[in-house]
Amino acid sequence: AADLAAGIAYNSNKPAEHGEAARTPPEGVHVAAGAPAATAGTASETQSSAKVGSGAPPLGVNPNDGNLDRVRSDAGGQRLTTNQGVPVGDNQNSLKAHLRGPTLMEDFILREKITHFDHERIPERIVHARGSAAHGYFEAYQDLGGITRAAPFAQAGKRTPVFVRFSTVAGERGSSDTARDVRGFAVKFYTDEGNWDLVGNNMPVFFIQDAMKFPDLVHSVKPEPHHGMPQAASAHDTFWDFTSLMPESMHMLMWTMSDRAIPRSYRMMQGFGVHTYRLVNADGASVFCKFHWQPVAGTHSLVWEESNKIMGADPDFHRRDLWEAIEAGAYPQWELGLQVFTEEEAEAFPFDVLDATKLVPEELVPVQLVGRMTLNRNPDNFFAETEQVAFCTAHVVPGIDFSNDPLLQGRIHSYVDTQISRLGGPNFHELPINAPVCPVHNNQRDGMHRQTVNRGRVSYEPNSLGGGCPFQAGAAGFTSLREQAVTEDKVRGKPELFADHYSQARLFWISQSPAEQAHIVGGFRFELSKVQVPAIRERMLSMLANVDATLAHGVASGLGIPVPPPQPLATALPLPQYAPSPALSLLARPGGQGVKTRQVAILIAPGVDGDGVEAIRAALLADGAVPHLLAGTLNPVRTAGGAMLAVEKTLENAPPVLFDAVAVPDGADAAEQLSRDALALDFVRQQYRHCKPLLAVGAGTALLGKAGIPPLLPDGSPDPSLIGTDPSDLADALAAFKTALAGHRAFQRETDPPLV
Ligand code: HDD
Repeated sequence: AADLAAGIAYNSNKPAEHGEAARTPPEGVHVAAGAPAATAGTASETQSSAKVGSGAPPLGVNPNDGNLDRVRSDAGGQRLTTNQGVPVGDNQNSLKAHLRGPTLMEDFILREKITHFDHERIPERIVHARGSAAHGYFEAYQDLGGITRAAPFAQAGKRTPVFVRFSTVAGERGSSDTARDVRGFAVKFYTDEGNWDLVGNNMPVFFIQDAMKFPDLVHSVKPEPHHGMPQAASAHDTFWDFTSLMPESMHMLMWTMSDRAIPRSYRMMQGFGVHTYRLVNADGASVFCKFHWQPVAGTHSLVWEESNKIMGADPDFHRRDLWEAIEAGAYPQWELGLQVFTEEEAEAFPFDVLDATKLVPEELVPVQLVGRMTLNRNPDNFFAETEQVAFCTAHVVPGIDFSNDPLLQGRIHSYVDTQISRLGGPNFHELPINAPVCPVHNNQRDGMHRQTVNRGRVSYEPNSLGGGCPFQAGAAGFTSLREQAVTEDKVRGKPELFADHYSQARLFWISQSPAEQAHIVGGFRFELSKVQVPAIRERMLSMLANVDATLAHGVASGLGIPVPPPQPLATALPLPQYAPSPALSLLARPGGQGVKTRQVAILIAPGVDGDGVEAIRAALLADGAVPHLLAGTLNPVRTAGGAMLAVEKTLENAPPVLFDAVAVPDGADAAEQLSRDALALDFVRQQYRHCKPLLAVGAGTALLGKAGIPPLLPDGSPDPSLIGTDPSDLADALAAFKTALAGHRAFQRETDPPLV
């Protein structure tokens, strides 16, 4: 204390902690935060902003818009305070009885900071814990008033703000993006008439038919309860034990063992509402409807070995991809498609539309495109938005209604219920990301964390003291569809058609390309080879035997056991024979974006042909691909011409699985050095094995030779994605390379086991 009083320095090796600097810390050097996307005065980013544009015809009419602007906080230029707004002088040292003495109970600043910290996590979601989200808007192509009065479809060109969260299902919040799994695809529409949550997946069917089985399904796929393993994986005994005893899961298992379960990007997968919903128009007339999201970038997937390796190389692979695309202005887009059919049409289908393990083939009911969704803004804060967003299937708006699908019926309860413990009470709708952008008035009051300051003495209805307000909206409000009463016994049971567990699993199988079929066999083989109990493997094979003999034999031969007799069918009904549905293959949707956002590695080393590097880079950038210069270290690389190239990533920190393609420029010295680097050899080998395009120029082709890459496809024909060229033909070669890159993968290369 005496030293302090005398102004003598202590901790003199830390300038911020002695003398004047400690008593009056320098004001923070700050970078002013950018203005929020919307400036005050224009309602908010959801109405109009530099990114969204102002839209004509007008955007949705949302009088209270601006819910996020209200709570945005930027610390740029601000002094540090406690949560009570008290300025904090010293954020380094707790208050002590003397320099080497005990910390004082009185230190309310320390205690407030630590107490807040101790409570700053909330429970993760029971399922779909790991996710990434973005803001955007939905724009209607046409007025759908004839079939639905739902606000987003009221007018051609109408825009409705959305927040969309993509997720994996099984893994914990900190798990990896590229696990084999279903992906969640949840869209919150902030409509003029309240929030509508379309909480779907990237697959159109589900494992089970009744919400009663959901806890069992989830318990089986989550890490096994005794030892907490495995993380984010279905390849373990409990999952296959359960599903092999639940033949209704067969169709969904075909989807999860297919490439749909390892998407290349959230931007490149379809979304589905899964259930049959109802659309209701202003006259109260209703049709059934299935919702589809179709990615403008097309549907593309990883290969299994690659996704496994990405889990180590970049567990945030999909999160980063979504974030970077939006930051780069390559806004992800999906078209919304509807399959609309009447109750009478549904009666004639060979499956029950209330059964979530069945899809409606597009050949039976075509998908009608009714609008487009654009994601154009990353969240400001992961916790406040992505973590706290609460999607609930119960959140519907006038014009949308439920069907009696027993899986959906259970979900209507589950989501609201789970938010109450996850978000700490019944006021989660007030969290800014969940708050509707239209007015909210009712007599619900109080509860934990209530923010609204409701005014007046009336919190009941009917009332006269409040002039009868808020008043019932009557026919203008949400009215449940009047369904005709059916007189039957109250039962626990299922309609007979639900018991057809295999016809659509077979439909999926016969609709896949040979490469996709091979991947499905590989998926089952991998997962079942991880199962320890032989009886479970056999039981699963007995289900596969009901789907297709080639599939069952393919899987069985990899497990070293014979195909057992097929499991007895659960129904004696005659089963439908479906013709293949080409729309079920990933190849049906290549997308129209060419090479846009594709990540390309250009391998360089000293002596590389600098002009060639520039030509490759320029050609890729011109079409929106993202080239990256990779070398052994971050040391700038001197080209053959003496120029210096800055290195962006290294062979060590950016392994090949993170890139869609690789180019090896000309340059004898560079090729020689790369050929001596096992990481570079491995790089091109993996690119080859994962069926990606490779471009090698001049001396660069030596690297491919040294890596043992076969010049021709296994059937002896030329490999259109393996492009070796003389430097003089670089322009033509680049064109071929971009065509191959737009085509994504050359699966013709695949052999089982792989050659390279
Ligand atoms: Fe679910 C989360 C999708 C069946 C109960 N589900 C959740 C999310 C998605 C889905 C995308 C994450 C939302 C987000 O990003 O926050 N769930 C589906 C689909 C299903 C499905 C497409 C079948 C068609 N779910 C389902 C059933 C139940 C639940 C049958 C319970 C009876 N789901 C939940 C949940 C979660 C959830 C426990 C966990 C966190 C949350 O809700 O908010 O309530």
